[in-house]
Amino acid sequence: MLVTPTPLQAAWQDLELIAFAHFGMNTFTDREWGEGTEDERLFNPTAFDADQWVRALKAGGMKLLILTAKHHDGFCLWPSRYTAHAVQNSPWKGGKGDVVREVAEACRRGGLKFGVYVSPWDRHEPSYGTAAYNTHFCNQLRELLTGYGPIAEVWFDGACGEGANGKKQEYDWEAFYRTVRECQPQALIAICGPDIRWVGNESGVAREDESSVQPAGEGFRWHPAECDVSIRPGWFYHPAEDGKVKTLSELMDIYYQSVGRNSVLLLNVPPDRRGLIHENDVARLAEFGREVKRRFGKPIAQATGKGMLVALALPGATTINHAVVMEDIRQGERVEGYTIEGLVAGDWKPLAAGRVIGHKRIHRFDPVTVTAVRLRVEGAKAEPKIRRFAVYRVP
Ligand code: FUL
Repeated sequence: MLVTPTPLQAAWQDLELIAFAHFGMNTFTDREWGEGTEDERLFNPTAFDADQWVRALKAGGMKLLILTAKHHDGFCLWPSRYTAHAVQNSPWKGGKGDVVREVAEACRRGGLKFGVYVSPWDRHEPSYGTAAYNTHFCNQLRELLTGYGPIAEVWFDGACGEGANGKKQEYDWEAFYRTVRECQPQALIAICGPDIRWVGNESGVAREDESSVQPAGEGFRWHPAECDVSIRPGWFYHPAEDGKVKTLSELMDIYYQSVGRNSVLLLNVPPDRRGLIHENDVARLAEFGREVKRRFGKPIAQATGKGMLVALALPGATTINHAVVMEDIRQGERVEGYTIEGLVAGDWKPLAAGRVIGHKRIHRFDPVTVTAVRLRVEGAKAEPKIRRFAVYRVP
C-alpha cells in the first residue's frame, strides 16, 4: 500500500508559500523570548493595520498567515478569560482590542487562510508545571479555535522550558490534539503534531530528496516538511534589524531549497511597534513575489504524463536553464529516481537528476540549447503520475 496524504495535507502542499507573523510583547521589549513578567501596558501598537499585513504578504505570494497568538511569555493577543496577561489589560484600543480577531478578519477579507501559533511553554501562567496547566492550555485553545472562524493550521512549538514556578510541564499532547480536532476538524497540526513536520532547521532549507513519507512505528506515514525562516535575523521585530532584511537573492535561494525541494516555505515577517509591516520588508516581499512570477510564470513547454518517460515538445532549438517536476501526490510519492535529459546536438545529455519528486522539485542548471527534453524515471514504487513537467529559460 502506498502512503498518501489526507486531502487536507495535499491541499496544504499546494499553498507552497505561507507566512508567519511573530508579533506580541517581545515586539515592544525588543526581545526574542520574554520572561512572562512584562507589564501588559507595554503592548501598545500605534497604527495597527492588519489589512496592510495582508496586502504585503499577498504581494509576496503568501497563501496563509500564522499569527503568534501566544508566545513563550504567555501574553495573549486575544482577550482571554483564563489569564490577565493578555491584550485586554493593555492600553491598546482602551483594552477593547483583539489582534487575533483583526488579523483573522483581514485574512478573510484578503483571501488568505489563517492559522495560529500557540506556545505550550508559558512562562507567565502560574499553573504551568502542574496537571492543571494542561486544562488551562486546552481552555485557551478552545477560545482561539471557536472564536475566530476557520483555522487552517495550528502550530505547536517544541520549545519547553521551566515555568514561573521552576517546573517543567508534561504536556498532554493527546488532549491538545483532541481539542483541535473537535473545534477545527479541518486544521492541520504542525511541528509538535501529526500533520506537518518541522524540517529540522530555521534557515528555510530542506534536504535534497526531502520525502513526505516518514517512518512511523512499524510502518510509514505522510508527514510533509515545512521550512520556517525569518525574513530578518530575529523572529520578532527589532528596530536594529531594519537594515538586515534578507536580500532578494537570499530569499530566492531559500525558495529553491524549500519549495523547490518538496516542502512548504513558512516565511516569517514580523510586524513592528506601529503594528505594521516595515517598509523595507514590504518592498522585499513585493520584489520576491514579482521574481517568483518572472522566473516561473511562463514555461517554454510543459506536460502532464504517466509512466516511466514523459517527453516535452519544444518549439525548435531552445535554450533552457530550469526544469520543474511535480508528482500527483494524491496518489503517493511514486518516483524513486529520475533524470531530466536534453537532446543536445543529437545526443541525450543529463541536465538534472534526483530521487524524490513529491509535490515539486525545481532544478536550475547552466543554460543549454536543446531540441527536445524528457523526464526519465529510473525507479518507481508504482506507475509514476507526473502532474507537471516544465522547462523554463530565466534570463
Ligand atoms: C521557536 C521559538 O522558540 C522561537 O521564538 C520562534 O517562535 C520559532 C518559530 O520557534 O521554537
